[in-house]
Amino acid sequence: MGKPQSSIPRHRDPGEQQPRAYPYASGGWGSVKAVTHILVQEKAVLRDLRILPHQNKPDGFMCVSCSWAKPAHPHTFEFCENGAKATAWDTTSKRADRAFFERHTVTELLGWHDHDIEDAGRLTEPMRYDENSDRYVPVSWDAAFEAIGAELRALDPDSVVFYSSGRASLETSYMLQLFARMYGTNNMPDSSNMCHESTSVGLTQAIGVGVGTVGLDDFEHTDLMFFFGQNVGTNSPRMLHQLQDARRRGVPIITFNPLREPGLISFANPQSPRDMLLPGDTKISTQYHQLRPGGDSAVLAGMCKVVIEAHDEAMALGGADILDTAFIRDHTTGFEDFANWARSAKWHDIERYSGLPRESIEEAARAYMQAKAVIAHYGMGMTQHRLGVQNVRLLCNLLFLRGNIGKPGAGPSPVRGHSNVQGQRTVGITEKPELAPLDQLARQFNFEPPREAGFNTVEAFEAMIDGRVRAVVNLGGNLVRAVPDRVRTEPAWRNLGLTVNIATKLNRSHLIHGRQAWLLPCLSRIEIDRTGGREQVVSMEDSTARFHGSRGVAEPASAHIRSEPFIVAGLARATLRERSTVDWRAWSEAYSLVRDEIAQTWPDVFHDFEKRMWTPGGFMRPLPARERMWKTKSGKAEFHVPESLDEDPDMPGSEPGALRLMTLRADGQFNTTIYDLDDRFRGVHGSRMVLLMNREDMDERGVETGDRITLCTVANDGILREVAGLAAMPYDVPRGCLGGYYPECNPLLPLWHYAKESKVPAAKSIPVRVVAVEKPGKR
Ligand SMILES: Nc1nc2c(c(=O)[nH]1)N[C@H]1C(S)=C(S)[C@@H](COP(=O)(O)OP(=O)(O)OC[C@H]3O[C@@H](n4cnc5c(=O)[nH]c(N)nc54)[C@H](O)[C@@H]3O)O[C@H]1N2
Ligand SMILES: Nc1nc2c(c(=O)[nH]1)N[C@H]1C(S)=C(S)[C@@H](COP(=O)(O)OP(=O)(O)OC[C@H]3O[C@@H](n4cnc5c(=O)[nH]c(N)nc54)[C@H](O)[C@@H]3O)O[C@H]1N2
Ligand SMILES: [Mo]
Repeated sequence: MGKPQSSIPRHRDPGEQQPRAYPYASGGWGSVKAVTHILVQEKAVLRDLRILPHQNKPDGFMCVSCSWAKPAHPHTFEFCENGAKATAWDTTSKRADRAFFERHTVTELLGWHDHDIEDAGRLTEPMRYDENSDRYVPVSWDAAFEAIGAELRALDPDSVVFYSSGRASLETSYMLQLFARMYGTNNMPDSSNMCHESTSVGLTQAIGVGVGTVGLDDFEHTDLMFFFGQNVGTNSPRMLHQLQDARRRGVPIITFNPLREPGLISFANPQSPRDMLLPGDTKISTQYHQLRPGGDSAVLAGMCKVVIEAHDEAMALGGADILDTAFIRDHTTGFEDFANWARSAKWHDIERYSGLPRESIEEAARAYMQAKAVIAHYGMGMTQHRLGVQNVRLLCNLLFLRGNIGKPGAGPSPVRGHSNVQGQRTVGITEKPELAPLDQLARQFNFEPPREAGFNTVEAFEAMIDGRVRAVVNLGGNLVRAVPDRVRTEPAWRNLGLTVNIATKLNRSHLIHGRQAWLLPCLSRIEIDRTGGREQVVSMEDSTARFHGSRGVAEPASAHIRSEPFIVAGLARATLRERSTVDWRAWSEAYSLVRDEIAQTWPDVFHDFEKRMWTPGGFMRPLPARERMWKTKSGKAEFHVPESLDEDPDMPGSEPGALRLMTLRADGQFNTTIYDLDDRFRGVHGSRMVLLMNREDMDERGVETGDRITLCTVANDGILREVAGLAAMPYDVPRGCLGGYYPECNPLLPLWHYAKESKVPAAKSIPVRVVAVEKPGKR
């Protein structure tokens, strides 16, 4: 089974896995080597060497990898190893064309490794699933649109889900939300439902905007940075430029992460000859605290306690303020309740739930009290927990105590994932009707939008499992791999009546298909878009709320693929027919018309869109919290009193022998896209079926390096969730805590194990038990 010509070794025996510490700093020569490797693997060398200099340039294309800010004065090569990999992956010369689908049945392809499925190359023409031959077969665009439109018209709109994965442009996203609402549903989950939704909920409650307030300019003014649960070297490497500059100014960086991440320890800039030649790498983290997974609320509460009590003491002794009392008085509400809670919090509980000694928390708090302007960066280590929203609220509490928001060099900095995930939300992709300007859309397009809440990602799968959802239309993504609880979600997906996938490459979610299934291949943003006979451009929003234009530079992978706006317009036209007041064809032939409509819907954000989208460094969306204006319920920044510091009150995770599993990303992947089987920073090579374990936890269970572990979820809900064949590897993680890879470990995550309020799956704290240990050497 499988594809013999695979360019990387497949299914290499995980028993061969030997831990080897990564000897280099993040970036550096290893990074150059990894880029060269992927260019060769994708047979894309010459083309890509011409393409890469346009990446993240004011007049070039915006990288399809992470969403980190694009500077106004970019480096000559404003991309990182992973951005280069993402570009090579899209501009590959490999093709999953009609000959490919003639050679392979869907059942056969299902036996392939995820890497090999996507590595088949770019999709080249529209396809429909043919039951008789068990193959995807070519179909014309018009026939595809007509057939899908007819199916959708026959369905109840509330039984259809429109998922967006976070990469599509503002123009496409705006068109998709309008199409879905005109069709009659708010069922618009997106990838942020599994990602930073805890941020969108928590920051909105605390400061009145659902996004971070920090921009690149703030890095020049900060004098302390925190990193909570974000792995910058792997997941937003371009940010290392700013971190390195800040470190050179002597700015301390304090990291809280259960795992000692080599990418958070030191950095060598592969684009700086000086750094490459000098051995002394820049140190990234000046303090590194290995809390236990889910311990962030306790750490943040502990730091707040130290600061508040230090202020109390200073007041008693007639000393100077430690709290920013003017900020607290003029700008916040709820301080007294929180301060009293913090004063009464017990160190015993804080230590127990954080897994850190009091001294470590005090050390971090002391640095915080000495700093005038503080940025708090954070990622999935904070948001993907039962108390993910509370984590975000307590981070804000800590910042409020010393007025660290709405001034240069300070503020919360959620580091977003997908390159336009923040922007999709800005232009109306949301299942929450209160977040979309429904009245404005109703006036602008003369229709009655649905007012009921739609499904987020978890709810969409709950509804799929019990049969309420019959069809999905996916704008990118690979949901079958990305969501929890594979034993329940895969069969539900397979039971669907209709699956429509707008995608660049084949993945497993296309192979586990509905009764009717369609593959609609689209252009990548890197490619020149000549829809309507002229060159079209698109736009996106980065992680710091700046909007940028993006212009493709590479020739399209095939003459028969279409742009995302063209495909969404085609589906909308064929589905809505005369019900729609929109000239979808005209929109898909001139995206500036779509931008005009976006500007009309949100004039304060998008006025003069056409002109401003080429501003170097992007143009900024108004962020009232940055100006110390609070669009919250109370009109103030809101302190929050935590309900509990125990991350998993409802999971029997504390039962004897239970361990907490964090599911992580390797540097050889972008989410479910597996570029290669290596995680060089963590010293893992040739396999992703690896379990990072604390040495003492291994000894206690008689586990040796390379033993194959079977894990089972501790959930007491009668469902067996198991993953077998994980090669044990000793790693610097706290006792009781495990690291495994996403998506391989997703079968262990129950669908109902999610953050309260945001429903982000709690992927960083899955209670599991070791149920079998196999010794490969001793068979
Ligand atoms: N190369 C690459 N880049 C990417 C992606 C990719 O897959 N590959 N994915 C993109 C997407 S969609 C996203 S959302 C971002 C994700 O980027 P990140 O937010 O960095 O997400 P993860 O890699 O899942 O995990 C982050 C870190 O959280 C730590 N951690 C785990 N549990 C806890 C905890 O309880 N507390 C704390 N403090 N830390 C914890 C882990 O050890 C890990 O270092 O990256 C984006 N960029
Ligand atoms: N256990 C666990 N589960 C997780 C996470 C975790 O940390 N642990 N992280 C969660 C997070 S943060 C996220 S964001 C989700 C990600 O979940 P998804 O958004 O569903 O997954 P991706 O892997 O980003 O989607 C990859 C696919 O998108 C398609 N694609 C790529 N580029 C384009 C394009 O330009 N246009 C279109 N139309 N399609 C394109 C390709 O077909 C590719 O196969 O996973 C979540 N799941
Ligand atoms: Mo994400």
